[in-house]
Amino acid sequence: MHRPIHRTQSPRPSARALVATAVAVGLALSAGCGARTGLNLPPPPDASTPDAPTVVMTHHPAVCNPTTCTEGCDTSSGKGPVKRVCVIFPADADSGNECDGHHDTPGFPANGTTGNGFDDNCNGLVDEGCSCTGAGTTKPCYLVPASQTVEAVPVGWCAENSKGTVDCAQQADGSSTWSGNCRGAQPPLVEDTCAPGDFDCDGKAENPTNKNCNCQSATIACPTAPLTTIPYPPANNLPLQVDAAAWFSDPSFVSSATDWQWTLTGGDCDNILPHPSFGIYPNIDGTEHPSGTQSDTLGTSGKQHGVIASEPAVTSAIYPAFSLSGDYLLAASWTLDGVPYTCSVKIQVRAPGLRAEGCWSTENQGDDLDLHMAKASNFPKCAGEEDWSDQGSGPTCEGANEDCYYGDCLGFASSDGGSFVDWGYDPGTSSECDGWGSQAEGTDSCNNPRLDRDANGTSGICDPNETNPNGMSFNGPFCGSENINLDNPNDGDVFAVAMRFYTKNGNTNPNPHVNIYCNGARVLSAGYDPVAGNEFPQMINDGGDTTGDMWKVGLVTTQVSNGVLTCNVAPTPSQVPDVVRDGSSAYCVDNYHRQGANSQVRLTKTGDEPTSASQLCFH
Ligand SMILES: [Ca+2]
Ligand SMILES: [Ca+2]
Ligand SMILES: [Ca+2]
Ligand SMILES: [Ca+2]
Repeated sequence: MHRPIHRTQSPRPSARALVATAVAVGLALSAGCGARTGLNLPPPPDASTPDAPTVVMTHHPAVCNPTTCTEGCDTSSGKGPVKRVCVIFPADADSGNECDGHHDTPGFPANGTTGNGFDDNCNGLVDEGCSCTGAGTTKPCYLVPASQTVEAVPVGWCAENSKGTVDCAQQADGSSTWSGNCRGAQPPLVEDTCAPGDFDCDGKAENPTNKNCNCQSATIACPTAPLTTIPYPPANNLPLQVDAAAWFSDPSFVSSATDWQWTLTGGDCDNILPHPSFGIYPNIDGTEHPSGTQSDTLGTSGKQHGVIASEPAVTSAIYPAFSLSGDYLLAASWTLDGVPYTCSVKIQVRAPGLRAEGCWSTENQGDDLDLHMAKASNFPKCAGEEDWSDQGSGPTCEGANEDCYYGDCLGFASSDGGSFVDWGYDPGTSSECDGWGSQAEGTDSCNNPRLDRDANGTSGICDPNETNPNGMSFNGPFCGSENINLDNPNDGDVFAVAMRFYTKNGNTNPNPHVNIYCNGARVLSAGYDPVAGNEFPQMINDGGDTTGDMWKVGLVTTQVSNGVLTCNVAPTPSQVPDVVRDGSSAYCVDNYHRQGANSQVRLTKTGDEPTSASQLCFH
């Protein structure tokens, strides 16, 4: 299918406003006897620790100073029953492998060979160096050591806020180990405050050791539970308000607070695309350009992308808007009576069903890659085979449109002139695909499945200078991910996911990344990752629907039990890796010239339904 590309080279993005602000994702608190002090993150591991493996108790002994607190000391305070034990080596003596047998704490889950899901040396990485199988697969992780748990689950604030997902990454030597990046998770705070909540996650609420909570009342009580919202909200009626006034014990103090700053940090594709896919607004109306400036130096890695909005554009309340599912971190900071405060909260953006998301490194150069999702179970064969790009379709084949991609699956239902894919699922209402950040405008219903945009293809060449995810400049739309959604998969359905290199316009090879979400949870994060440093897979040859390099990402099986959807995701490896495209056996990029034309058309070599993810690969 020929699609004209009107521009050969998109302009490079102008210098972004980079705001190199180290945001202390800490917690404000009220200090002893009415004074207030800020509190910062736990300190980094102590580099002066002796050579021998050392178990460090990071908690301080209880402190009580009756001379500064006339109401006397609370003898019931002190640390709670859950101890934080970090196994810390000096930087030059740590193997970088929590599974080396020297990072276990007796009595708690051991790392074994694949890790325990905890950050046992408290360096901000979970199970770094431990082995895993299936590059891109994820598992739950916590930014606490195994010791800081009860029956292998963190307590208090950490039960939800320290939880994230970590991805399996192929290393240069061909082995696969956990990347360590526990996306969506925050570490516990060093101390509680005199406000409700167990923020240091020791099993006891409101028990700081550096002050006496009997002597004072809290000025600020940071939120303890994550927030949940939806992607593609109505642009003129943003549904999520985050109001810091709710964290003030006396709301009349809010008007005295100054220096308001809000920082929102995003997901994998936000680190790859020119600009974040979310925005911060000062009020409920999200129809104009969002507030703030982009920062590319956020997170524990210093490499995550996000947005920072400050006073006077925003003050004590904001309305964040999201176009993609996933976990986001929001931090607010302000000054009150000369004292700095920071509160942070996780925002879970959740859409129902199965969603595949594709983005790539050269979208800003006009390169057209296309995300594909084919129904790989219980689909009638066309021309005797199961095909990508519906090659078997035609007037004699009633089973056409097996593959949802730009050619047949754009956005809205066929009754609105959009998608012609009929996999047997009921369409949804327009609110499920038409909203802030979506390109499906003015539809009556949303097809299942549906592709939201064909970046640098039928949606037009995107404009890397457009910073509003909901915007369209004179030069083109926002450079966003391609997303295929299916809100209501059935139990036992199987889907194949791939990305094809359609048209090359830039001067470097694209590195693609694909995420798969199941009810909003990230179950696969595969491919290019500038934060972890993975450069594969790499696409070399562009071409039409049968000649461009095609990354066979993997196979998803959906399970529905008692109305609850879970997904089993299997990434597709290669048997004989192409060092240039695949990099290693972790990935499979099939090529027309090397593996033959069928490698770009058939789902499997035989033309039958795939029964394993590896059957999607032809080499
Ligand atoms: Ca670690
Ligand atoms: Ca571990
Ligand atoms: Ca506590
Ligand atoms: Ca495209």
